[in-house]
Amino acid sequence: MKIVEIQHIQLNMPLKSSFVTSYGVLKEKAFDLYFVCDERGNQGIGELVSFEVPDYIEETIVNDRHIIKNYLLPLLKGKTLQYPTDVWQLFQTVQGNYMAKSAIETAIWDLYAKRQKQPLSYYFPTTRDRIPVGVSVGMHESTDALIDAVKAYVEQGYTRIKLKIKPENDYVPLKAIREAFPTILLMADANSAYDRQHMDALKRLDTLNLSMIEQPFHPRDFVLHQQLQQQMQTAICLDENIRSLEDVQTAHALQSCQSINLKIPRVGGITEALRIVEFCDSHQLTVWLGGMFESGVGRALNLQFASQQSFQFPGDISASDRYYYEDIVTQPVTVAQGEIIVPSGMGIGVELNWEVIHRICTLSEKISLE
Ligand code: OSB
Ligand code: MG
Repeated sequence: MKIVEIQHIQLNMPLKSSFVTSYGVLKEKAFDLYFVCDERGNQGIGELVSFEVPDYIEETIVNDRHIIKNYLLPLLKGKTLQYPTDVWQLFQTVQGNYMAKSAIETAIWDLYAKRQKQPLSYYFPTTRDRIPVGVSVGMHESTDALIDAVKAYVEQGYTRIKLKIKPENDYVPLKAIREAFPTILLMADANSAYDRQHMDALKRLDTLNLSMIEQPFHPRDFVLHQQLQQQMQTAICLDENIRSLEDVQTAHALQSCQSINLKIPRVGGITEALRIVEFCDSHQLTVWLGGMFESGVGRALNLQFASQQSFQFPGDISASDRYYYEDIVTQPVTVAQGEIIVPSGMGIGVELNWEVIHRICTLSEKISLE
């Protein structure tokens, strides 16, 4: 398989409501699609999910476009690929820039599956056709507004609630959700907002029967997470810390966490994500699939990947209407009885809605590799 041409488009969609985290407020989401074309005219699609500001991780969408165009695509020029994992090897000379790598690597997996006329899930061991899903909930102005929002998600069928927290806005809203929904799977995500001085405040959350607490401390800090995990019953989950299998191995060796939020783009693509799933399975770490406000393309990829049996804990994979008014795929994703059905088409399994794409597209370019 040879990649001969890439089409790149830039898109932007408003969020239905602002999403508030310990980092700040997100009102609209910029994202790009990369279409990779082979010598036979087949096409695969990948989504670039990075943000405009370097708050969640250091990558930004503008820099990722630059890395893709000037460093990653030239590595594919003139190369014959036997299997999509070859791309991971080729990209090893570029450090970091995981989301940039993932946009291209996942597009090539999609292309490969479409060439072979198989759904992407065909290449993963032991998969299911529907998967349990949860919803990530931002901070709200008042506890009443929060409970109303959570109630609506529970009515829509979501079986797990993840609440964004920060110091001074954690115990009270979490306790309110726990009291209103005594048996629901509930967890908290701090997005690195805590410090050593907050140890006792975090330990107080141990009484709320949380499934886990995600990323309380700095994205590079494995030691403080280990100290907290030692003093808490509730599982610690790492998100921002985990950029590669080596990071998972470090977390495991130090006992910094019991759970991994795995995002394919944050670890550079499917090849690395598969290595991480395998490691988690054989080392008693819970692995579950996180999200990046994906459009229908990134969501379809997430559904294919999370169809693996290893993903028992509900992922941050929500319906198309969770964040956006419309989707860029022709069959928007819906939740029924807490589950989403994995698309069954070839590759990532979805068709694009070009009417929507043309309307929200802000730039389009073709890059030839011949
Ligand atoms: O910390 O998991 C996170 C979204 C963007 C960046 C980081 C995070 C999130 C979410 C929402 O929590 C995930 C989603 O629903 O797509
Ligand atoms: Mg997180």
